[in-house]
Amino acid sequence: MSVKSPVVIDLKFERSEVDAALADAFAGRTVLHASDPASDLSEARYAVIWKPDPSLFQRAPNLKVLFSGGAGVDYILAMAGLPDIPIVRFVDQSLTTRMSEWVVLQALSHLRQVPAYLKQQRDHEWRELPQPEAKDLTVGVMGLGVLGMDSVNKLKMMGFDVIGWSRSRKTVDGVETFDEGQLDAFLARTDILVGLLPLTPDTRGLYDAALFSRLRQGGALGRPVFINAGRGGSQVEADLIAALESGVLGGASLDVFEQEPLPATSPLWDMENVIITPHAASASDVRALFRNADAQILDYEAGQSLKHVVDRKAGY
Ligand code: NDP
Ligand code: OXD
Repeated sequence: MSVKSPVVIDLKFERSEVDAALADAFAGRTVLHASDPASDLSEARYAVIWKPDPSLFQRAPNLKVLFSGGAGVDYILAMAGLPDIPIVRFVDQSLTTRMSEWVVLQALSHLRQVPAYLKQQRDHEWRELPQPEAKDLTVGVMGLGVLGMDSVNKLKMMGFDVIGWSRSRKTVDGVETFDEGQLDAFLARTDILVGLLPLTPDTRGLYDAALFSRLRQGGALGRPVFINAGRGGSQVEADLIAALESGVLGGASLDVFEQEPLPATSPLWDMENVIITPHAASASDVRALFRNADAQILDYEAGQSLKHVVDRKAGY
């Protein structure tokens, strides 16, 4: 029997969770842990990583494929000494489903005035607020990739009018779509903006004052709402705070931030029309991650192509 090439794990997940998940993956393959400083990684051919130690590529100079522990790869592309080998994004049904749950939850929360009702509850105030229906609002989804497409379909199921924007034009049944050059037309139609974009040089700082001011004013909720679960580097937080304070935006749901954890001093924490989650919209399931990497390694060793390989030039 041939010896299977070793895989190195460098994930910022609980070690007990990693060990439990390893019981079901990489059978017959040596698994090395980068967190163990004594581990000799020089023979490792594959790495499964999430925000790895910067020394990884020096310690493991013979890697052939990198498997990202998440769907986003901005943190890998920013690493010094990144070798010129394929990077595989994590694409997984459970990750996708849980992201759509979060997006639909946030859209419905703003539609049904959850932040305002929670405040009224705290104040013991019994007062009915206006109640538009989902179909009265247009949700504009920025990023029509794996996550954006699923969210679009589930938002539609809830009855929202949904439109989408992506770099290249997509065709989605019952959804008006816009390409990169049609951002103004897309924003002018949008009451609830959902960000599901990767962080790239083109998307860094994209959600700024100019963009917020181009969203539709006077829709069924009165003012537009911003929901972001892509990357915090795409939002200019000072502009976001100013837009929420001045009423350019009526509310926001934020899972990602310029700096994570969100500093305790950020005004966002105390804004009553803002819902904050700690980069937890959709965490990777480590069992699924290992199963996926294991299966792709076996296919790769059998001469088949890797799936979900990052386009380094595009940055995602
Ligand atoms: P995909 O690569 O499948 O999709 C990315 C989408 O963004 C594509 O539609 C792409 O356009 C579009 N896009 C990229 N750059 C631009 C641009 N400059 N202008 C317009 N559109 C652009 O990614 P996923 O859907 O799998 O994931 C999206 C992001 O979600 C991840 O990169 C990650 O940052 C974030 N994420 C956050 C999580 C969380 O818990 N908060 C969990 C998982 C992911 P085109 O279709 O033309 O290529
Ligand atoms: C991811 C994330 O990119 O969890 O998967 O942010």
